[in-house]
Amino acid sequence: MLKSNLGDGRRFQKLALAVATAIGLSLGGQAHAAAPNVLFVVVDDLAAHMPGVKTPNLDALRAQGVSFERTYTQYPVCGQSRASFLTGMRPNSIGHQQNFERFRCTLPDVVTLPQHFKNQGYDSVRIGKLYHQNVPTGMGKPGPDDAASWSRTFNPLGKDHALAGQIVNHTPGEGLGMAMAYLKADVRDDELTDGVSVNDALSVLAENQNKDDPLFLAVGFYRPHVPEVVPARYFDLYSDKVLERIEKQLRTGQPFDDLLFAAKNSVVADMGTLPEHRREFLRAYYAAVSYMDAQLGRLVEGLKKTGAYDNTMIVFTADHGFMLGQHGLWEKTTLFEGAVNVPLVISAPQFRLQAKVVDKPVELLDVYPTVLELAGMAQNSANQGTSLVPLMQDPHAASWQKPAFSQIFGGRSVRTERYRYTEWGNAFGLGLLGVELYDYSLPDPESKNLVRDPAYRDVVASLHRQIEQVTPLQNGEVRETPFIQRPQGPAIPRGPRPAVKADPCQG
Ligand SMILES: [Ca+2]
Repeated sequence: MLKSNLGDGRRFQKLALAVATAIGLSLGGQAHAAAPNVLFVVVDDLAAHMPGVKTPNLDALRAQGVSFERTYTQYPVCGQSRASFLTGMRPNSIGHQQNFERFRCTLPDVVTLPQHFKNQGYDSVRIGKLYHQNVPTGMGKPGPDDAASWSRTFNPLGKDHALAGQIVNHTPGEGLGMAMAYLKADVRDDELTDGVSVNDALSVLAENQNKDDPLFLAVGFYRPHVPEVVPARYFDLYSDKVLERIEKQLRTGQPFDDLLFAAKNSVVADMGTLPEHRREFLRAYYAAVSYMDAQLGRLVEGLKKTGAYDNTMIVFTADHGFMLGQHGLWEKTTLFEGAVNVPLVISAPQFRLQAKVVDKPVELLDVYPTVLELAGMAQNSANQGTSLVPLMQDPHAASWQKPAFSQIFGGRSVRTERYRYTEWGNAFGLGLLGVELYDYSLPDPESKNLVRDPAYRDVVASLHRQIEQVTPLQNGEVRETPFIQRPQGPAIPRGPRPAVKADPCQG
């Protein structure tokens, strides 16, 4: 597969040399000698706001690049989010006919981010979860992958399945992929799947040293997606005393009982768990993030050993966030900050050692055009995002006025620098089921829904117009996902469910 692209790859390298020289000079004052490699790291279910977390390798990456602190997923569920940022299209543009991961059914000719690089002669490699895969059952399998995106793929699997019988589940009514579940495992880092992924990635990097093709290496880490099967030593990083302080910092927002019914992702506060069980789960989630961070460290260290680091753009992000007790909520599938805010760090050769922090709201959709611009490639006109390079040059660029939009079945939301406005319902002609406005210039901003406050009337009207313009609802457009645990009843109308058919594009 690689050999057939060699000619194109070399041709592209020559072209890229000229373009990268121009880009390098214009962006950072430093020219780069070849088409840059891309190391694209996507983490599953990683909260952006984690007080007290120990992530030395992510911190080091931030110091080497630009960190976008207010990056928002377009849809806080794995498959939908990934389909969106990998195609560069909003969820409502991808369509609803089938699962979002089957975006080829509605957009057969779409060119995904890795496919774009592949088409330019890159060796486009997937290791682990990039498009949707169920966790933990889908680990070690390709899942509903997009074959056109990759030159080759790896489906790593460690001892995760073998250890499944030992997992502790404090929410036994939930499947392991949605449960407060964990295992303090007596294993080495690379006996679990993310560690195996790094071993595979290091092999690919070593091979690439002897090849002409530039590399687009996508590594999808599974942790901290539940169940938190993590080597025991990472649990020991977080003592009870430390966790008590973290819990207090996370316990923000309106209490569960005061929330709009439609805005909840569970019928009971804290998924019905006991405080001591929540404490153990929080420790496990933090441990999983520190374990993932250690794998990131091995990956970047391995890249440096190949000598390719100076010409490799590293992009680190997550598909969506994770509620850690704010509002008494856990997991994803809400439109609060905890679930839609994701980390995004871009360490590009043109912007190394800059340690810049961007506070303006940006969207995961913006990653695709940003990576193209940083690689010196022409833009894909189908992209609905905007390149972040102006913010990498000037984090306070006044020209950046774009808010961030998120949606989920039954809900739409917009985040500006100061506000978040969310509408629930309004699909199926049944009218609004509730609206929310939060002002992030206030302390504990999600503790008070200001939507009925007359002082904010004009703000609400303006944000409503923007939602209508950017994420217009059509009947059933934002499809329900099997992960949503909303209560039955009148709050969220449910359309008829199509029967499962053998052809994934029929139905
Ligand atoms: Ca996910």
